[in-house]
This record gives sequence, C-alpha cells and structure tokens, in this order.
Amino acid sequence: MTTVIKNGTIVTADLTYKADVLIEGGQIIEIGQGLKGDEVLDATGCYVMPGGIDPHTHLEMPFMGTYSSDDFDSGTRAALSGGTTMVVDFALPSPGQGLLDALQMWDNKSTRAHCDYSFHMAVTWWGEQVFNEMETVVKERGINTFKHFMAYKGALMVNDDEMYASFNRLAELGGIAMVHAENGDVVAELTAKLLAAGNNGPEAHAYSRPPQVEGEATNRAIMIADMAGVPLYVVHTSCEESHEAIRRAKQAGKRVWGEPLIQHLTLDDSEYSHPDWDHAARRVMSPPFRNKQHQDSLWAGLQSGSLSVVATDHCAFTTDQKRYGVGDFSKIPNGTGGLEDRMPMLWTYGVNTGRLTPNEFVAVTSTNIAKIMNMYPKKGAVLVGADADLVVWDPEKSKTITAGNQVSAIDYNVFEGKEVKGLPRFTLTRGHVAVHDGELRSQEGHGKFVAREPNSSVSRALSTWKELTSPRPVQRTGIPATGV
Ligand code: DUC
Ligand code: ZN
Ligand code: ZN
Ligand code: ZN
Repeated sequence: MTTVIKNGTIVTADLTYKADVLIEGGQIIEIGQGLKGDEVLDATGCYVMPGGIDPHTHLEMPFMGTYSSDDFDSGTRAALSGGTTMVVDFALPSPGQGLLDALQMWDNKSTRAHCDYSFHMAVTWWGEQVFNEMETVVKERGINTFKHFMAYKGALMVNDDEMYASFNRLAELGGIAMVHAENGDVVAELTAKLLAAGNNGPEAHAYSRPPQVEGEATNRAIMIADMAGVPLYVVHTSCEESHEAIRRAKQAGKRVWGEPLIQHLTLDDSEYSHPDWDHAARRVMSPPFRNKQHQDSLWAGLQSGSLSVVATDHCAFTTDQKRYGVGDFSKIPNGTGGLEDRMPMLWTYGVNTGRLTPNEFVAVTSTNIAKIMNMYPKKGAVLVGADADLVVWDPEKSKTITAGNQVSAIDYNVFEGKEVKGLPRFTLTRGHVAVHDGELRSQEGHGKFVAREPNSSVSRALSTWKELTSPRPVQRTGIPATGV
C-alpha cells in the first residue's frame, strides 16, 4: 500500500519547494512531480513539513505526591492532533532506584503510545549502581541524554559533586548532559521564608523562583559541563539570565543548547495575579512564567539561533490535583500542558507575526531536535528513506483553543481562548494517517521506541579548555626534604 501527498509545498529547515511525497512501509520512498499512490492526500494550499518532535514531556510521571494526568495514550493522541509526531519523555528513577529498573517502568507505560517516542534518563541520585548502569543505558538501550535536577531539594535534586561525577561519566560514554537549571538551595530558602510570612498563594510560587535562581544554575551547569568536557542541553530556558549564559557559552565555542517552552514564549507572569486561585495554580510550573522582557529575550534567541528548539515540558495536572496546594503553594504539583498546542501556538505567534520563517519553524520544532538528539534524518526530515512522520499544515485553518475540545485528559487549558491560525490537515505517523481532515484516527500501540546512538563527534568538539589545562606535574631541579 502506498500513500501519496499531492499538490503541497514541502517546507524543511532549509528548503521550500513544490513536490509530491510518496510513502510506503512507513518511510518516504520518493519525492517528485506527478507521483501516484493507492491512497491520495490532497495538500493543496498546505505546507508538507516534518512532524513536530516534542523533546520534553512527562507522561504519567509520579511527581509531588501524584501522577501527571496525561499518559502515553492521551498524551500521544494530543501530540498527533496538534501535528507532533514524536515525544521524548523522561524516565525518572526515584532516588535510590536503579536506572534500568526505572526504564522498565517507562517501557511498560509507553506500550500505549500512538506515535513514536524516545526517552531521556534522569539522574536523581549518584552511586556505583548509577555509574555502572549508565553504560548499559547508552550502549544497549539507545539513550544518550541524561537530565539532572538542580532544584527539588530533598527529592530529585543532585548536588554539584554528583553532577560533576555524572557529567564526567557522560563525557566518557558520548552522552549529552541535560539540566533543570534552578538553584534548589535558594528556592528552598525563599519558599520557607514566603510561607513563614503567610505568602501561601500560587503567586508566591513565582516569587520563590526568580530569574536569578535560573541564571545562577545555568551558569554553574555550563561551567561544570565545560570542566567535564560534556555537551549541555538546558531544558526550559525561561529568562534572559539563563539565555545570556547560553549565548555567551555558544560564542565561546561550547556545545550548549537552550530550550524555551511555548508557554514561556506566549504566557506571562500576570497569570499569577489572577483573582481566581484555580486559574493561577493551573499555571504553576517550574520555572514560572516571566514578564514581557524575558519573553522578548526568548523570541530573539530563536530568531538569532542562540536558542535552538521549542518544547512543552508537558506535565499536566487536573484542577483537583492542583488543589493539593491550597494553603501551601509548595504543594501545588508543578506542571502545565501544551503538547497539542505547541505547533499551532508557535505558528500563530512566531510565523504569522513575522518573527520566524516557516523554515525556522521546522528547525525549532523538529529538525534541530532530531539533530541534537541524534535521530536525524530518520526523524525531522522530508527526505527519501526518512520515516514518514509528516504534517500537512493548513496555514488558513483556524480555531479558538478551549479545554472543551482538547484531547489532553485535563479539565482546563492554559491557552484557553487563544485564537490560532495554522493547523494540521493531516498528520502522519510512520505513514499512518493519524489526523485526517481534523479527525483523529490514531492507533494505540502504533508508536515505537526510537533508539539513539551516542554523540561522539559533538563530545570531542566541546571546547578547548580541557586540552589547554591538561594537568602535568612541573619538572623541578630541586625538591626540599620533607619539613619536620
Ligand atoms: N517542572 C515542572 O513544572 N513540571 C515537571 C518538572 C519540572 O521541572
Ligand atoms: Zn524541569
Ligand atoms: Zn520537565
Ligand atoms: Zn503501524
């Protein structure tokens, strides 16, 4: 059975041209003019682009006394409905739990996925078992990205010595270090102080995590990564302080990438001043939403290339779950949704406003991610031999985002009421038409795990610092006798 996408304009990270795309066995087998196939998808007036890749999701994750509400079933359906054809989720060991043990849990959950997926591994504690299992995770399980939480003290946070040890191990294995960059010690202090002063509402969540805690941690992670000689990926870059550190590192030749979220690009901290407790609590995530100046910085980063990708950190909790934190903001489960809205929101606020070209849109939602995470051109490409993970994007199609019509399992949407223009006409996951003229026809269990090789070339190219300072003992002419 072949499928042909006809009459569309192909948009990749570097080219825009008119051609048909022929698909067989889940892959693109031909790109050209006047192609014929058994199933015909009409892309007149549409762009044919690599499907979105969301590099940062938390599906059915145990966190803050509960589980995030979208699982691999509802989460990947939500993804496909918005033109995203792959997610990279975090396998998260609880402190003391082995990496392989946690991975088994994620293997079990992900059998329900409707689109392809991969995993990052979280390093939430340090010890010989973690050191040893990292090798198996990289070499046998195809996972080359490891996240470190610099916040969530007493739960997931790792200290600098643990982070440095883990980064060194990753440098040996050809992995990429990832960080959730917030100074967890300062956050804990500020949280205690705010609560003691009776500041217990959701707005205090933002007061407890100012941009400085993120800027400090980002700088620290960059320096530790440079000393270890490992590339660094900074998740959810939300502010100028963090962006500035990333910009500077890039300029110095370091392999450092920053990942703004669609939420931080389009929603600001005024959400926390809303008089309705639920409204504000539903928007509690870490890092919190920032003001307009920080948003401008993030957009400028995407435009100039100092920030590389756009993600969601999709970690959806229902209103009932958010209410665990009534009377104590530090107990509000941290997280917001965005999987099905990232592509239309970024198109509307990025492409339709002229901030990003359609090619840049493809780069930051798909191709750059596939390249950094070492799965290009299987993913993130419209090329012969690539997986047919594609979105046929109708730039004239519009809707108003509302929780009532969403696929995600939660009861609200942080983008409620936003008008978006630019939506999928068709979404294909390895050739299967999962969205057909807006109708969801995905299949549970269709999604497959995508293994990723280590990134050896990037590790070697990190920075010159290590070579310049390789420690060598000085040859001396005289050494005094040991003192008494
Ligand atoms: N931030 C969130 O808001 N949720 C999940 C984890 C995180 O770092
Ligand atoms: Zn995080
Ligand atoms: Zn996250
Ligand atoms: Zn299939």
